[in-house]
Amino acid sequence: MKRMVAAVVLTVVLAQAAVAGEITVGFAQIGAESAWRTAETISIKDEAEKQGVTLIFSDAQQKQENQIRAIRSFIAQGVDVIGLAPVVESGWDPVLVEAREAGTPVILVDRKVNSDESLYECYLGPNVIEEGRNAARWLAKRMNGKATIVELQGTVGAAPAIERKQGFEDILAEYPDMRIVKSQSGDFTRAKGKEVMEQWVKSPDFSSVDAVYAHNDDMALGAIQALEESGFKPGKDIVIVSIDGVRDAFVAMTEGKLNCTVECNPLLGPQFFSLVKRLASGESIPRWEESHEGVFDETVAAEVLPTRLY
Ligand code: GYE
Repeated sequence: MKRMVAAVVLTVVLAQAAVAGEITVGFAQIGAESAWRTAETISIKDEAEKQGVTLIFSDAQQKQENQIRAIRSFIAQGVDVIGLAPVVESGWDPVLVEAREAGTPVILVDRKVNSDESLYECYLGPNVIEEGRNAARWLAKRMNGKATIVELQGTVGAAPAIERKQGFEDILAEYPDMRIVKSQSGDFTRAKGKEVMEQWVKSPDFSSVDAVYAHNDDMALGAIQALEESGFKPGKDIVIVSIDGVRDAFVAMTEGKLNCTVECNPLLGPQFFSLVKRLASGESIPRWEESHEGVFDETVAAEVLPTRLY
């Protein structure tokens, strides 16, 4: 009952905002851990300007407590809608309840939370499990169903780290000769991807490894550097597949150092503000607004590179 009342109040407030043409959005961004994230931030900021929406932007430097603080301050400032890219999946209930009680709708952007669905309006982002599956499908084909894999996971507890692992393993279950022998978090950053790979190459059993799966391009690019510094030929004696599709990944593919990237589109600004405006004019929005993406490997990298926007 309480929720129904809150929903009504919210629609009225938002409808007034739409009439007056004044919409204020608070966006709780994770940080700038990857090229992907930077591209998303630019897309959000550019689109806010284009749409004449006032944007209060917060960079949490990858800390959940900073994101929670930002959301509380957005609520206190009376923003119309909150955008949240949640660094990890759990621990959001109290602050999401506060937002609901204040009648401030929350749109999740590019990562999910494990809170009850009633605590947010919509998830805008990709089918992350499918990205993991696509990475594994590509690798299975390339390796003829036989591979000794090391996996660089994203941020511990982050939805795309959990789901990219799950999706990849879903497909691996169909290939008994493909197995992951080492798996560790590189926190979605180039520096940590490099650091983890530097440790791995030192272990005596690394000689059997013939494939790397990285949950994002930045970690793959860091790993490539570490492999090169240790005398390996990444992309040749070790096949590398990652996720995102950032420009540097395409460059690495044209240089023969990366073999495949599964696209994850960060240019979510237009879709995000379209959802905001639809909410503001009292329209209902879908629970999941899916972003669309493809898979690109080294055979098409040179041709596709000039068209990449991030
Ligand atoms: O793949 C990674 C970023 O949440 C889908 O976060 C996003 C991921 C993206 O840091 O590069």
